[in-house]
Amino acid sequence: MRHIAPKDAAEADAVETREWLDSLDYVLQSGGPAKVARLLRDLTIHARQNGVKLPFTANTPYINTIPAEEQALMPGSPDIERRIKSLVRWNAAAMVVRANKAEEGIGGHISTYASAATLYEVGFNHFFRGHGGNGDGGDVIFFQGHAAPGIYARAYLEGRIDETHLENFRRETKPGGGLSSYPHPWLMPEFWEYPTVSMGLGPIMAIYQARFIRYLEDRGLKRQSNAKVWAFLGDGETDEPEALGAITLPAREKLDNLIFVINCNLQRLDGPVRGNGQIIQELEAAFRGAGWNVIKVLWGREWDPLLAKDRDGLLVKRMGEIVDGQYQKYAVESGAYVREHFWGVDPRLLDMVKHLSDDQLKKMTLGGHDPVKVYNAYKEAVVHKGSPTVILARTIKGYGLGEAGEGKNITHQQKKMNEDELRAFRTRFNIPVSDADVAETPFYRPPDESMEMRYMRERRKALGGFVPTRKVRSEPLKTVQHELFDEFYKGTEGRKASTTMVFVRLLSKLLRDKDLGRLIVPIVPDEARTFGMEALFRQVGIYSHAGQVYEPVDMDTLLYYKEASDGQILEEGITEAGSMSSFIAAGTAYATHGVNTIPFFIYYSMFGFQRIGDLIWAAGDSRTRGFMLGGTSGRTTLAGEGLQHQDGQTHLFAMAYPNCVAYDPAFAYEIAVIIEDGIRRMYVDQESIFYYLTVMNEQYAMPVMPDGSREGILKGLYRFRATANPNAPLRAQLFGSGAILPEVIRAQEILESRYNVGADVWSVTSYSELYREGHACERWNMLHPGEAPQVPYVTKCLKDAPGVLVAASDYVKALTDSIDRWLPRKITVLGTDGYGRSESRACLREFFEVDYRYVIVATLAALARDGKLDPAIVQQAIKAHNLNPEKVNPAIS
Ligand SMILES: Cc1ncc(C[n+]2csc(CCOP(=O)(O)OP(=O)(O)O)c2C)c(N)n1
Ligand SMILES: [Mg+2]
Repeated sequence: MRHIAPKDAAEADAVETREWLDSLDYVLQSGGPAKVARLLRDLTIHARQNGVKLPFTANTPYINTIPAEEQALMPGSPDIERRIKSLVRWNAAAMVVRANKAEEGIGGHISTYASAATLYEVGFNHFFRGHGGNGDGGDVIFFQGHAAPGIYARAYLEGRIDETHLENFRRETKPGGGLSSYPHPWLMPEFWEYPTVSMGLGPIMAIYQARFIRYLEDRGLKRQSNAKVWAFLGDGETDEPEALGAITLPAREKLDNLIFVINCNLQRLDGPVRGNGQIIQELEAAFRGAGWNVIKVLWGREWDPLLAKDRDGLLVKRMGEIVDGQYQKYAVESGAYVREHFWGVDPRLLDMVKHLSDDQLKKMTLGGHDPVKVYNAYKEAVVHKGSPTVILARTIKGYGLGEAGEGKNITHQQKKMNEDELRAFRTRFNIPVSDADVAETPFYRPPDESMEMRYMRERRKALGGFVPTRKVRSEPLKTVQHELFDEFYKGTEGRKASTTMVFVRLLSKLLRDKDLGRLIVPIVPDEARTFGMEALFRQVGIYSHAGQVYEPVDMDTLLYYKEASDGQILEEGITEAGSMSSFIAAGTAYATHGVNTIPFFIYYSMFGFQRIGDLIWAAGDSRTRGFMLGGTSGRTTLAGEGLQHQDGQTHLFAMAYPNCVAYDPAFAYEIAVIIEDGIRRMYVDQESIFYYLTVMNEQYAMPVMPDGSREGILKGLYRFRATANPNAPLRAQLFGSGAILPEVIRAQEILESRYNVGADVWSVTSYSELYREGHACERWNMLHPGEAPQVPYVTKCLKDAPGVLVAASDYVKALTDSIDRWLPRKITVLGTDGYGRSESRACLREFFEVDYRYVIVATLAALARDGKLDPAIVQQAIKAHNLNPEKVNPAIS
């Protein structure tokens, strides 16, 4: 073999590469891109067959997906748009700076919006559709929470909010009104549609929103439209499991109505997102692997001529080998530094930029700051068919803030600017604020008839009105048919049923109702059979856009697994987070889509508030309506499943969700009363509340509804059964809820027959409702001294009720403790604090000390404590009922 010197080898390599590339160019010119793609595929196969191991990559090179030569010209006036953007930037920064001057530490974010301004402004001027447009329905936009100042600043320029509002940013209780820190429909119900600031929730809610729109269209509840769901998120945010955890769904469902825009400024709060790697490439691989259309917008137009000259791919290679931590460094460094360190590694690269000054090098923009690049990405995204699109836009955090924090690690928390920094910012963006005034950071809105203002208004008019705008677009329901619920008031005449079975029967009736039926949206994360809901598969079908393209194995059975494009059930698979996102989409459709859909989301109660509490909080904030049903609930009622399944705490959690109305019903009629009233309150009276009901799988006979109990059921407490022996020498009031109520009723009988204690039994359907009402009275009394005090409902109920008080529930004791201050006497509380066990129901109730025997002993012990009974009788009862006084405390074992 001929000896080749190393230098010649390198040269030979280069020549060889050149020849291959020239051949490829030839094929490209003569045969087009499709032919090149085929050739490359054949080459790959051939290489593999001959033992060449090709590394797997889901990535494309580190350049823009849309090549410069395929770019469309941007319509409109780039100059005016730039002006508008500068004004928004200024007002957004002014708002944050002023708020922090007025009140130290009030916070706010400058840098997120500063990096995302172009991403939003291109959307506002060209893409985001308002609801008043061409009848298509508007876009649904999830704004990145930390970018809120920019969205407010634009609304101010649009004349939708005034200076007082801006001045009171983050001080919303001030006279004249303020602006909430982040997107919160609860606080600004005519502005924000969806909350996003708990990171990761925006993306998953957006995915399920896009799917829900398809569902509404397929079921004929909404007209087909081209409306899009946009989700704006940060690159750091993508580390949240919810952000990427559901991305296969929209690809599988071909949701081309969904667009993610990820602002890749390569930074999060503390530092770089991937200092030693490349977040953009990582995300590209994840999204491409999941089946998304990925559009990278990395480089601004100044890079186009350089890339055009990059015949040998040296520049592309260089772009792709820099890690994000280093890119961040270039962003804060001088042009000379960039020349030396980025370009300086190869004389050929240096040569490419020798005509550019250091200053020009420094000013080369990134894709996410270039309106033309962003416009083209959006343009492609909105017409793309067959899959969702993600736009990965590269930007600089704190763009334009200069010394005040562009690209620095501390940038995220930047909220103050000194006078020099403000002056520089003002000058850079050409804001007409004088040197004398600049330190005051005044807001600036040009005159109404200025070009900028006219342009803004015209663009928004053409696109269907201002966004974001939240508006209730549905008419309230007229009434709820009382007859639907009648059968449940009558009891089961001794037949045993569980509250879950009752609920499923009620749901099935609602689904058949001619008025309500089509509005019901059953949502279930792979537990329909657990809850005995499989009959609904056949009755209303499982929603699938594709219908059912296979023959189900159980086709010959009555209750086969029926998927249909007009199916009504959202069978989400094993994702409580996804199901909750569907719940939010369905429960806010009365506003977003003008449809009164009524979601019923039934799931394993343990995996609700405990697992996806933050999404439930977002549901409350979003003014979601609907019913959450915590199935198989109760620490001791769900037998066998053990510690991770047995829920004895979610009612305590639910209590802290301000507009969540929670009930732990025991009987069929209680469920019927609660759901009927819930539909009325939410869909007739349009209250912004949602419901949480726990339902159980223990079966017992359902009694007839006692007369006059409706109000008490709803308020949280009513006397279910008075003692047959009101004149007994010993008296007690027993509270029971959920599946523990039958234990309490059994205790009542034994207390009367064996111990001569006349006990009344009360059903506590909702401790949280009693707690809220009690506090409301107390608060009113505190603020109205000298007036007749309000008496809490629970106090009124028990005013004349004699004897000791004992409560038992399948939930933690804190629930009962929460109302004890309004009771006439001290209450003995039985509850299920502690970790569950895989045991039978009877053993569990013994272990947690909540069965009828404990209710008896607790009652007797309370009587003994009050001196009404000899303690020896309590001791005898402990023995007679086989209780072990030395057993471990379940709360800590
Ligand atoms: C669930 C959650 N955890 C933490 C935070 C606090 N937080 C707010 S912004 C932020 C960094 C955001 O970085 P990134 O997503 O990259 O957005 P950027 O501001 O860079 O656009 C953090 C940690 C939060 N808002 N939500
Ligand atoms: Mg970031």
